[in-house]
Amino acid sequence: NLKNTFALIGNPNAGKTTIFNSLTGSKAHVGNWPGVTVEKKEGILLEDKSVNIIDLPGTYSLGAYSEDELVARNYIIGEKPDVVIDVIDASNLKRNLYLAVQLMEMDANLVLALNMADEAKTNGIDINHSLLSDLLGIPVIPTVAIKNKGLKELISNAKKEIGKRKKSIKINYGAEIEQEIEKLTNLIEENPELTNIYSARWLAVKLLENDEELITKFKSTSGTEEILARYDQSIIDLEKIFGDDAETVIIEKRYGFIEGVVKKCVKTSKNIENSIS
Ligand code: GDP
Ligand code: K
Ligand code: MG
Repeated sequence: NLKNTFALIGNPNAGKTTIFNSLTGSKAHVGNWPGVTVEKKEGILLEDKSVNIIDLPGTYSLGAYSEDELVARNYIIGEKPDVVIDVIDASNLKRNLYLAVQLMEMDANLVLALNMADEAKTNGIDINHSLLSDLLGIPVIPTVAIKNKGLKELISNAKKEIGKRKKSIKINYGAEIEQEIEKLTNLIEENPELTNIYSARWLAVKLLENDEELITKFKSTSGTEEILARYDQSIIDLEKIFGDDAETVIIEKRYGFIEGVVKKCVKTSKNIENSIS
């Protein structure tokens, strides 16, 4: 009688609530996340009572800049839902993939709902979703949530992902940053209390991004002194190399990766675009 949990995540207005309501019959339990005023919505999958559905706050990123981001990422890290369904607005693929890439870096058991497939089509955006799936190494299911299209496929694909240990695609941040990631990762991996919770590489990248929450946490945890000293030195060394903070370079590299993926799997027909506007 084991329950599985699917967590819905996505940029604001990508269609998360529409999908949640359709999957659960909108019989949601609404509360708040502990300690914050961010709304927490939970429901049960209509077609299979053994699946819990959690509606995470809408967010563009998984840094430490807002309560929404922190609630979403700490839920994924702390609760490790069986599957994370990232609802993507297909008519805004590049921006929406930024969140997906961060979820991949967290080693989440990810499935993409390529929602607003109708909007994308109307706008002349043709996404080769099976190529996108191959390039990212995760299932990509086109959906039109308002018409209930693709949701059965979405759930059947999500179920196939239960229990999988994801080997996510790693973004190559370039030799200089990769070298610092490796040094930090090696130190983190000596600490099972950290690796039980976090992906070591994700943690290393987040430190180089100057993640305030994690750095504060590390400073109040014993046994992390060596990691923090290494982090301090890495930040100084990288700033010398790039003449910019590591965070900026990492974000640029992430967008560069997305740019490359989108170039390969999206065709835009300008004619349709013009005739609409
Ligand atoms: P959320 O912010 O991610 O929870 O997004 P919502 O579920 O509230 O959806 C945002 C808006 O997009 C609403 O007006 C929905 O009716 C609409 N919407 C949701 N899914 C689709 C879709 O697949 N196609 C189109 N055209 N509109 C959609
Ligand atoms: K909304
Ligand atoms: Mg919503």
